[in-house]
Amino acid sequence: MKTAIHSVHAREILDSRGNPTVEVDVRLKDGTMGRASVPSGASTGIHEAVELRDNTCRYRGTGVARAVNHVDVDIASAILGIDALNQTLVDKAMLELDGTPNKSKLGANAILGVSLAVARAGANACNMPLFRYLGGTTACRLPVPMFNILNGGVHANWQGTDIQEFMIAPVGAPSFKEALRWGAEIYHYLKKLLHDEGYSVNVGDEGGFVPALKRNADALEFIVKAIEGAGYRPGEDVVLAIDPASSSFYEDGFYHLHTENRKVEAVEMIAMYAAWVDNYPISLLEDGLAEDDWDGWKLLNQKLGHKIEIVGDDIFVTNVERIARGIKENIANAVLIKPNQIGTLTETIAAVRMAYGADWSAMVSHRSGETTDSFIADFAVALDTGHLKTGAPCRGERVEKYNQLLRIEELLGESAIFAGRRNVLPRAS
Ligand code: 2PG
Ligand code: MG
Repeated sequence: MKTAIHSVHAREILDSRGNPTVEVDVRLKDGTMGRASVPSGASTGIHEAVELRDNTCRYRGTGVARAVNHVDVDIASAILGIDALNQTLVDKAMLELDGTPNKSKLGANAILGVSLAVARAGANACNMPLFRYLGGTTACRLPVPMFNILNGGVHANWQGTDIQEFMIAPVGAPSFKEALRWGAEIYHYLKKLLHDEGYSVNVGDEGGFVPALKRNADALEFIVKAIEGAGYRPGEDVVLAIDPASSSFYEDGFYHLHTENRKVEAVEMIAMYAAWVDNYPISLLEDGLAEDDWDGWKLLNQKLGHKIEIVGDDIFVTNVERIARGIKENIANAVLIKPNQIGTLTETIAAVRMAYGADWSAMVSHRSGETTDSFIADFAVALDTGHLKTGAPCRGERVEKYNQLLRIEELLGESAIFAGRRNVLPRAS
């Protein structure tokens, strides 16, 4: 069999924050190669699959030599000879070898690196672009890019807002290429506005600016002005989205808004979001409440789920068991999809399908620590997710994903469709 897995080799490389991560090369019998690398979060959910780190003196404990060794020795011997085109079988073999519920034995970073590299090798062996290999011949819809242009929280060392991510979504653009241009123009206009008012224009982990604003809502004001200043219509051409990553400021039953020097309960957070949704063209709220605040989430979805997209990240961690509970309890209407939260491509696809089955949407996401691997760009087209967030239109590891989507759009030519408003709500109107 030409596409049998012939060799598997991992190495320790650096991510965009200068921390070690896993890169894997998979070679098939016919000589085809597939390579993939694994990202890493900072506002990591406690229910995520385990990212195995060495905890030795190397790299101040963050080395991944053990995960690399698990790929080279244990995983390699378990999957050699399997047909790379049989992704499910490869992933199943790794799940069985690991045997733990959270991939703590081999490490989700080891397993995911192999899983994605096998998919790439399969695509290369078939001489197909990755998005088509994964999504089939009808995969032709480009996602709306959700540009994170203002960073706060842990991605900005708590030097900016409590809210971790303020995003813009150019839903009115006629194509992905134009959406990218609009996003970049607005980003640069925002830079000018912030600079003119004396704020820092240094950037955070995902490429957004980190001004030390006094109120979280000031960020929304600035962004609306930037959209207008760049010549676009807020709410028509471009809508807003936020990811407070609120688990990172939730403690003892309270949400601690450091910027505003107050701590509030879930109901007050919901009231704050509802006011923002009334006053600004926000169409998506991710992780508005903390990862185990199921009651709060339910209330949040009751209040705002008919108007905007309510996306679960830390609460669902791309895990079908947690997503199933969320669907049953009706606590959201969308799932954030991060392959490294769960650890295999097969399980990531299962999470997307479960969301679709419940008439929810799915938004594909990068991590704050990234590499230049653009797998998620192809994945978003393949699974037709309609939107994807992968940072600001700035910093190599972020723009590589956006640039890959440009290439895909070009390759699709006349069959390319830009998702536009279809996935990014407001839903009610
Ligand atoms: C998030 C992500 C990505 P991190 O909270 O959605 O933006 O952050 O990778 O740090 O978990
Ligand atoms: Mg998030």
